Amino acid sequence: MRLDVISIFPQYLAPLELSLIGRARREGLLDLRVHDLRDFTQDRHRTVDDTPYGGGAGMVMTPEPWGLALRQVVRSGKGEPPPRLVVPGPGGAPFTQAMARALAAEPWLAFACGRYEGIDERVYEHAAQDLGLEVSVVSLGDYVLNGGEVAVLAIVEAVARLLPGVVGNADSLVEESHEDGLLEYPVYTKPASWQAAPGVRRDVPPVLLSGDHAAIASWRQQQRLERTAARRPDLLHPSQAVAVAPGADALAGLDLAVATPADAAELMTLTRACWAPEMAQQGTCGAAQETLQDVIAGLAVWRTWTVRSQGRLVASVRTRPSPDDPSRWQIGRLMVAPDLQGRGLGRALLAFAEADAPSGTTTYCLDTSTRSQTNLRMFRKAGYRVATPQGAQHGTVVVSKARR
Ligand code: 6GU
Repeated sequence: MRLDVISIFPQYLAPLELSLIGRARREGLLDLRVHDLRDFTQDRHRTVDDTPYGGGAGMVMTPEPWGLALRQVVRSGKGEPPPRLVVPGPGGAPFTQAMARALAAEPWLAFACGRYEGIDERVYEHAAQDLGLEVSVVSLGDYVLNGGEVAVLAIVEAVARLLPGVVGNADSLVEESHEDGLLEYPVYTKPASWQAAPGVRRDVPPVLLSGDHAAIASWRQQQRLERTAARRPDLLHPSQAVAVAPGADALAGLDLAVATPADAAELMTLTRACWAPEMAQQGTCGAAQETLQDVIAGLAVWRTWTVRSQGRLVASVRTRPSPDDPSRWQIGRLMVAPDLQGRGLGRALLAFAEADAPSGTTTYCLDTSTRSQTNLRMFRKAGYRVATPQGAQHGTVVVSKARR
């Protein structure tokens, strides 16, 4: 994986030479390049900030050095698809383990470390619209740091350790806090009985010494639940407690049903939530602009599946034979609630939609936006290839895959 970090304090990123990340760099698993934003200034004082238009406290980072730095990073890819741009900031979407997994699937990430009150907004527009980068503003949590550098250290560590070969023992990645929505159980090692102070002995819970693997597993699961309830009750809220098993089992435990008009309002809401980024980027979006009547009409001509977790609509997909060629199985509106993306639910739902096809199907096909590299890569990994370079509608392509 390639990583480019742009900062006015390149020395801040020095810790990325240490430990497992440092070793991964030396072994060539990570190609991490740090750039000094001031190298892209053109005045004697190497200025990177100025006062805000409209007034207000503090300074804003000027667009020119950012434009030059980003252009140079993109060009250095020599025709490779551009990196996904991550901009750390307290106003971003929360950085989660699911986001770490999504970022770890990217071949190339660039990080723009802001300082002061932030970066001139036109830099984000330029990156997305002129340079073609997918831009994600990401926050570590609800507090304010002085700049993005510390966040980049955290994000790079969380992402890099998911790459094959960076962490020696792959099993240690599986049983971890947040991987399935619960915190980790407490751990103990020798001695079994520790003399912590004169007259004070602290013993390891006896079940762990019992050799009874079933009892140990159930004790640990109970500890995870108690700990999560005490420290992170938000994770146990029904809307978040969607336990997505890895891979093909991702839909196990969720309720699948064919949608009826009674589902239309929720489907409309989920559609708008999922297509909001497109709507924001393009100012128009067929899916996000459908009325309730349009959604109900769609239910009559597609088989629409709802996926619910404890009643909440968390995902959906729809299928039908192509009206022009019944051997082609159309799959559409594949969507997962934004807070639950990155857990493999979309991929599993796609496999489900394929399995829904009747015999006689030769090809699966679906329309997708050319804007989302994340989605395009997901379809590619699932075996889909671009069938029409430019679809009927602007900004979309048809991807398809032969049934085997
Ligand atoms: Cl990612 N950046 C800054 N500057 N402050 C933060 C943050 C990021 N996450 C929480 N606070």
